[in-house]
This record gives sequence, structure tokens and C-alpha cells, in this order.
Amino acid sequence: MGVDHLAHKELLWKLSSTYLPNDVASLQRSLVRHVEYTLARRRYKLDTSSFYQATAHSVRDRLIERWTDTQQYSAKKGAKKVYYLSLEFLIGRSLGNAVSNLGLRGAYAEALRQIGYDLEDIMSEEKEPALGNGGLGRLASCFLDTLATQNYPAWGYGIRYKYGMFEQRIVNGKQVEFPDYWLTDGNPWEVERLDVQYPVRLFGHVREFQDPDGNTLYAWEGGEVVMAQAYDTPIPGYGTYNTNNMRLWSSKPSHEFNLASFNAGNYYGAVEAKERCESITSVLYPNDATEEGKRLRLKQQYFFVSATLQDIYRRFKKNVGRGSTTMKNMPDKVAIQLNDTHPAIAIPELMRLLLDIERLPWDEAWEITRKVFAYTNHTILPEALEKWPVPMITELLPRHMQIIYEINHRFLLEVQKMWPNDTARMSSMSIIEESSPKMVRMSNLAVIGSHTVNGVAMIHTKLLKSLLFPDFLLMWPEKFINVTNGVTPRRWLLQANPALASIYTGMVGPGWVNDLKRLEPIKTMAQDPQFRQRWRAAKQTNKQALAEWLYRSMNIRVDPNALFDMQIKRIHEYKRQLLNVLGIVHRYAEITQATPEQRKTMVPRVHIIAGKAAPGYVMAKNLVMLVCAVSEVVNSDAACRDLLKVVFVPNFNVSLAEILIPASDISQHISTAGMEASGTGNMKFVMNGGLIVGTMDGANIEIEQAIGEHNMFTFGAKADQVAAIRRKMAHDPPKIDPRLHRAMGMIRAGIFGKPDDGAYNQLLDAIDPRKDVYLTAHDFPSYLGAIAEADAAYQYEEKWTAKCIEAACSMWMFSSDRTIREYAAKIWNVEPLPFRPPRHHSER
Ligand code: CR1
Repeated sequence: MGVDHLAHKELLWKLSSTYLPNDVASLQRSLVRHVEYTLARRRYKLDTSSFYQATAHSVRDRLIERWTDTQQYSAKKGAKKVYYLSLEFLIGRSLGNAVSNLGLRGAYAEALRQIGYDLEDIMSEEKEPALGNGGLGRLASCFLDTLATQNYPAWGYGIRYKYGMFEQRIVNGKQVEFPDYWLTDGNPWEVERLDVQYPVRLFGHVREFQDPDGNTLYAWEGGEVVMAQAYDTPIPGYGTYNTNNMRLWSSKPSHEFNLASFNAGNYYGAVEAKERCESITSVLYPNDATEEGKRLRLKQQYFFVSATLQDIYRRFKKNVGRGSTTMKNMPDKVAIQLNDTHPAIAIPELMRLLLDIERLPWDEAWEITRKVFAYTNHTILPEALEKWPVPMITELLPRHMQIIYEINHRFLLEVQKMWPNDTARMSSMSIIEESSPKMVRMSNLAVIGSHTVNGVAMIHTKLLKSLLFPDFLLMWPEKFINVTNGVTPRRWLLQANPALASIYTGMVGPGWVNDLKRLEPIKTMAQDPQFRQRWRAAKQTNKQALAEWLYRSMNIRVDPNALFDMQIKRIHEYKRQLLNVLGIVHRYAEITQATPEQRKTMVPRVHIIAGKAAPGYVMAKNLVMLVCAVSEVVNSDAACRDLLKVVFVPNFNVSLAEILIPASDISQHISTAGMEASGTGNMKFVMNGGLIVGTMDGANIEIEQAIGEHNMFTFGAKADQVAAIRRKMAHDPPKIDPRLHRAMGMIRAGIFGKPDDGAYNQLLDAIDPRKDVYLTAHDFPSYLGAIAEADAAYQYEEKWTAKCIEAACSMWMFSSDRTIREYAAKIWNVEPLPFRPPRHHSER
């Protein structure tokens, strides 16, 4: 029929082979075109929010061309890919990051300026997606930035929650949660992939049957089928053409699902069922969530894992049969990292695919599975270790429950071989906890099904080996390694702190942005008074900007010359915001009793606290209340006027962190030793020229090693002392520090109000010296000591600045670039695959 396919192809190629130009005039044309045709708005009288949309679309076009090139290239090369599976990504705003990573910040700023818009204003129109709780989700996003920047073929997989982390508002001095529907204005950064959808089964039953050779096989059938719909977000690298992908899944009803109900003549039932399907990806669970909604959370996890593995599997299977590639080669092409146990159901799911679909024998399937998966543990807190009731998994995922039992059976045979008849060991290593109901321990499953397990800071890995998995360690000593966390200098320095970034670039050129080691030589400049002067000016700029922001958005005036002290993180008892508040109340007491002479020696301070409390976490919500009450009393007491301000900044998120962190002099990372796995805020603060008051916990320990003891204010019990201190306090309660006694007395007396429900007493009762689980009372005196040391040091401006310079320029190992290189070498065995960009925009 004479269809000239070749000619069509050639024409198509020609039509699509020009790259978008990036000169100012072209960017302007692209902006206006999006205003007219994407937004369908008139060309004049546009608000900044419409122009944000247009700018985002214009940038997105440029991301897409890099992204498709990168993906085509890595497919062609058949490179091994890393898949980072995370139920959370806290990406923050995208516009500033994208223009910065693409190197188009200046061009866009100019293009907009000429037509009467300010890039900064436009950037602040963006609503940030809060698809994560805290450190774990933010870490995942720092990793994606580094993976793209270092040209690793890597995809992030996650869930596109309709409602992200709730919006926190303070109403009458209390936290109130509001739904965070972040998609109100659409999301220009995602591409809906209608061509990428997978069915996901839930419930149903397992059918056992024989194949012609007499082998027993299993098929999971019946139940409900939900569709997973892919949404892709391009992740640009800095200073590279490579652009990776973050694929998030959204649930929607399947056609099949509908029909079943229609056939039964139940129209309304069918519509209701549709709604249920969509609810799977509707809301992000706050950690510390209570029992309620647990089943939906398990559904989320499986839904996410099933869609992701089908996608990975399909991509890999394109290679099977090509050359000598067989299923056995999957680990040569696929590395899957489990971000905590949240996606650990992927282990039995891959087994199911290999056994039931590929029909591989168990041993072969198991070998492949173990070579594909690696597991990162992020916490040793028992309440945060996931367990699922066996009846729940049996109902929702009957085939997986069978597979988990089989994995466990075979594993326990190994244990039996190694430690014959050691029932205690058997029961602690078993995947199944013999409780009522029986529970599936996801961390044991993750350890058994992975080739490598890592902790996120040295002390955390040590505790993980000795407390959480000591028997597994004896069995597989090589399996457990440490990879200390890191954060991306792109977002946390270059974008968040232009004042400091320009000093760095002026000193060593722009190369530090993806090679933080280049800042090391600047340390010697700590001795140069002129340089110190410039450094202080940058910090002052950031403090001034924060002071203005606080005034604009909260109507609070603070003095930018005061010491800015910050504790910004999720509210949790182990993080000990209470210790901070008690310290503030103590300071308040000191101020009100000080003579004019004494007042002159006091360091003026602004205390900033921010963070969300999980909706069901009473103690955390009480704490928020107390902070707000203290702030109200202190800020309106004339005695404090130039000496103390306390601010609780509501709705802490990535964008707020970007404003706060660069403006800090001191930040507090004061968890009970042994309880904070790593912390990543600590790294961001020091990189931005702030110093730390902290315990010997998490990454604080390694930060201190890197920057020098003299540059950190440490205090408190050490991790290896905590257990003994707790044991002792029960029968031999220590005497309470008189300063603590006074501070507690002030709170109990109602100086900060007396909530009807006894909220403050509840907080204080929990630090009674006989049952001071978090060692708040115990550590109080040394905490005040550390704060006093910081105050004293702050008074010597020159020395203080020298400390900040030395510390900030010693932080290279806390760049996520170093972290990811370690993962790549020790866990994933993947190589960078830089795509050489076309020489000219007009040729491909
Ligand atoms: C830890 O509490 C760590 C991050 C990232 C958190 C924090 O100390 O910095 O992970 N853990 O590794 C967590 O969210 C579910 O566990």
C-alpha cells in the first residue's frame, strides 16, 4: 500500500529535532506563549501567580527535553539503574531549584524583569508539595538531587498523595491541623503518564495447581483490582545535562472493577467502590500515627510497591532474551534501595513475580531477590519499627503471607543449623512475632531479604548492630554497613544562602557547588580580619532578611543583632524541645531578677522554635502549646525587651527552613543520646555558618570530629551511659537542679497560663527525676552549661566568626554527594552515565 514509513520517521525527526533556545528574548516568547496558550489568559494585567504558572511551564519544557534525552540514552546503553523506593519525598519548591540547576537563573530573572516581574516574587508563589514527614523524606530528595548531579541512572519511586503533611496553624495558642490539598492550582512540574498504568490486586485468594510436570504452582486471584497511574517529575542535575525521574503513583479505579459491580446491578455501590480506590493514595500518614487507618497505610505500601515493581520489571524484561540476558541478570541491571521498611513488602512481591509469573524455582528466585534489594534503617526507636498483624496481611495479601512464611521457614532452618535448639534466638530472629495476634516484623524481613543493611550515622549503625540486629550480625557480619547521611549543597547553600554562596564562589570559583571539599582552603581565611568582616556581613544580611520576614508574616519584631538560636524539626519527646523551653524559662527568670549591671552582661537572644506535632501525639501538642504560651508572656514583658524574644514559627516546611537556616547563629540538636539516628538539619546549619549546641548523638558526633571540638558546644549523657542512668534513677532518684526546680515551679504556678487539661503538668510529670526517660532533668545542668559557653563565645565577635568559618568550610563529608558515592560503590555497584549534550541547540 506504499506507506513510506521511513519518510514519516524522517519528517517526524526533523520536526522534533530543534532544542529550545535559552536567550532572554526566546524565554520571554516562551513565557508569553504559555500565558496565552497553556493558561489561556490575556497578555496583559496578569498577577504574579499566573506568571508563576507560565514560568514553571516554560522551565518544564526545558526540563522535559533533557529528561527524554537522558532516559533514551540510558535505555540505549542498557545501564544498571538505581531505584530509590520511598514512601516520602520532601522536594520543596521546584522553580528556584530548576532554574538554578539548569544554569538559567540569570536569564529568567532578566527575561522577567524586562516585562515587569521579579523572579523572587514569582518563586514565592509556588506551593510546596509536603509529601513527607521530616528528615527521611527530605533525605530522599537530597539524594535525588545528587544522583542527577552525579549522572547516575537513578529513579525515585513514591506516592502522589493528594493531601500532603497537614498544614499547621496556631489557633488560641494550640496546634490545629488543616488539610494540605497541594494540588489546588495544579502541578506544572509533573507529567501525567496515561501510557503508564498498572493493575494492583488486593484481597482475593490463592489457587494451588499443578503444572504438566507435576510442580505445584500458585496463583493469586479474585479480590479487587485498583489501577496505579504514573506521574513523572523531572529531576535536573546541577551543571549537567542529565535529568532523572521521580515517578509517583496515584490510585484510580480499574475498568474491571466497575464492571463487576454494574453486573450485579449495583450502580451506587460501584461508584462508592471507585471512591474507595482513589482513597488509597489520598493522604500521607504522619509518623507516630495511632492504630487508626493502619490498614489503609498497608494498602498504600503494597499499592506503591506493586506498581513500582511491575514498572521496573517491565523495563528490565525488555532486555531478557536479548543477547544472553536472562532473569538471573536482574541484579546486574537493577538495584533497589528500600528507604526504611515502608516499602519492604517489595521483597515478597518480587518473590511472587519470580515464582508465580516467571515460574522460577525458589532458590533461584531468592538469590535474585537478595541481590536486588538493600535496606536503609532510619531509626532504632521500638515504636517506629513497623509490624503488621498476620491476619491483616493474610486478608489483604494472601499470597504474600504464604511467601513470608516460606521465607521465614527456610531462614529459621539456617538459624537452627547455626545455633541448634536456641529457641530464644529463633524467636527474636523470626519474621513472625509470636504475639496475639501474630505480627510480621518488617525490619527482620528487610534484613533477611537484602544483601546490605545500612545505618545513617556511625553511632546509629553501631547501635543498630548491637541493639537491634546482634544475632543477624553474627550470621552475616558483612551485611551491615554505615553510610552517614548528607544534604545537597545546591538547595541548602547555593539557593538558600546566596550571600554566603557568592563569597565562596568569589574565593574558589563555582566548582564548590558539586565538590564541597574545595571550601577547605578557605578555613585559613578565618585568621583574616577582612574576610571575617565579609563573612559577618553575609550572616547579617540573612538575619536581617529573616527579621523582615518575621515582621511581615507574623508581626513580630526581633533585633537582627541578637543571637539567633533555632530548634526546627518535628516535635518529639526524644528530640527534647522541652529541654529548650525549660532553658528559656530559666533565662526568663534570670532576666527578671537581674540588676542593671547583670543585664549588661547578658547576650540578647532570639529563640526560634518550629515543627509539627503528629495529630495524635498528645505530649508533642502540649509542648507546642507551652512554647506558644512562653512566647506570649516573654515577648510582652518589658523586662525582656532587648534581651529575649521567643518565636514559634507555624507550619515548618522546606521553604521555611531555607529562610531560617542561613540566619542562625546557634541551632540546637539536643536529643537524648542514642535516639536520633542521624539528623540532617544539624549539617545544614553548620554549612550555613552556624554553630551547634548538641548532644553526642547522631551525626553531631561526626560533625564535631570534622569541625573540631572547640567549634561545637556539647553536653549531656553519652549513649553508653543512658541505660545505667535510667536504671539508677528508679531506686536512687537524683536531686533536682535548683534552677530546673524554679523553672518547673514557674510553669506549674501558671505564669504561662493553666490549661484546663493539665497539659503542662503532664509534660513536667514526665521528667520527674525518678522516671526521666529522656534524661531531660538529668541533662539540664550540663545543657545550661553549653548554652552559657555559647553565649560567652558569641561575645567575642572575631573569635566567633573564626569558629563559624572553620566549621562551615570543614563540612564536605556531609554533602549528599559524598553519601551517594558511598552508596554507589558499597551497595549499588553502579557507575555514572553522563549524557553528552548536543553541541548546539539546533542539532541533536
Ligand atoms: C531519623 O529520625 C534521620 C532521618 C534520615 C529519621 C533522623 O535522625 O536524620 O531519618 N528516621 O535518615 C525516620 O524518619 C522512620 O524513621
